[in-house]
Amino acid sequence: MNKKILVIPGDGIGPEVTTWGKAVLEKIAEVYGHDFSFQEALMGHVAIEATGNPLPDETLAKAQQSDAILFGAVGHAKYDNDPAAKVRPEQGLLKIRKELGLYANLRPILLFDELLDASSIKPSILKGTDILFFRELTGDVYFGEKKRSEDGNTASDLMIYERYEIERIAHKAFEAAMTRNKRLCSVDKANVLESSRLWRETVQQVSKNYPEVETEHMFIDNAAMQLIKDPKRFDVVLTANLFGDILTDEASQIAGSMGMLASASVGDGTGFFEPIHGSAHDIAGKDLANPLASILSVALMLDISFGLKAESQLIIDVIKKVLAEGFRTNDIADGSTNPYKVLGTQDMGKLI
Ligand code: GGG
Repeated sequence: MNKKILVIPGDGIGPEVTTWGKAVLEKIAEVYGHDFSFQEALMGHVAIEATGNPLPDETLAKAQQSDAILFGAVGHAKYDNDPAAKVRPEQGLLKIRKELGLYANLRPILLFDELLDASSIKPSILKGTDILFFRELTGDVYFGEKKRSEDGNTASDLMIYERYEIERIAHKAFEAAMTRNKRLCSVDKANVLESSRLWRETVQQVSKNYPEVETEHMFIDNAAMQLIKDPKRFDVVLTANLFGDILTDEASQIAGSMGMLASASVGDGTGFFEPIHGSAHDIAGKDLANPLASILSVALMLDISFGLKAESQLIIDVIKKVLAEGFRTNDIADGSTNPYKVLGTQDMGKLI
């Protein structure tokens, strides 16, 4: 199989982890006889430094011509501490999602049994958890109008959804539910927010096309609590952009670490694959980052964009084997009393 893959390492730990995602793609190509060619492009803080633009035209053009994109992370503390900054690294990520029509962000909470002790939640509560989140990705407060009053003392972000935006991601989530356990939970705040009432009404309508799927609706505050209390009650979770962003960071603790969660953004065009974690500048360049989320993102790419299921499963099996042998990066090693063999980014990447 011939495929053109664009690698966008981005900021902070992005380049360290995508190095290993790309290396795994090269190894898969070698083992299975595929022809994967790679290009690189800038996005985020590094792109602002080089061009003044968090998403240069050249990056977007390369993205549109690729078969799949492997992305690292964007962000820099400098902007977090400067709320007045007009140009920010995250604008690059939001813009590329919009431009490529990537409206559905799939975030599987893949729990390796070997990591049951890496979570602060009891193993008996966690064991058997397998959740697939569908986070809407091109609407909500992220894209609604942002305003600041002239005196600077009032600010607003418009939480806005169009019916068609909810319909198209709801169909994707229900289709996934049909291939899994036929259970779907839609998360909103319909007791308070008008956009959530439209969300709920639309999901109820779409659900009529999937009568076999047991559909429930839950408020975001309750969902945040149930996720810790009884994660196994969830199978497919469908939610809006902001709620999905927050809930999946919370859910990463079920899997042991933010460094374990991969994501796939899909929609109208080229698929976009990235760890859910951000740029983590505090550990950048220290060989501490966990490359497994990037490597698992590659497994998603092979499965979802290229239909290479065996290759994708091989990556998951290899990660399972390495974890079973006791190898860990710092974020999934349990403090100083553990019996694990703790590896840096490079050694974990090479081992996989
Ligand atoms: N790899 C994910 C990443 O870079 N996240 C940083 C970020 O700004 N995320 C915003 C979002 O996911 O909406």
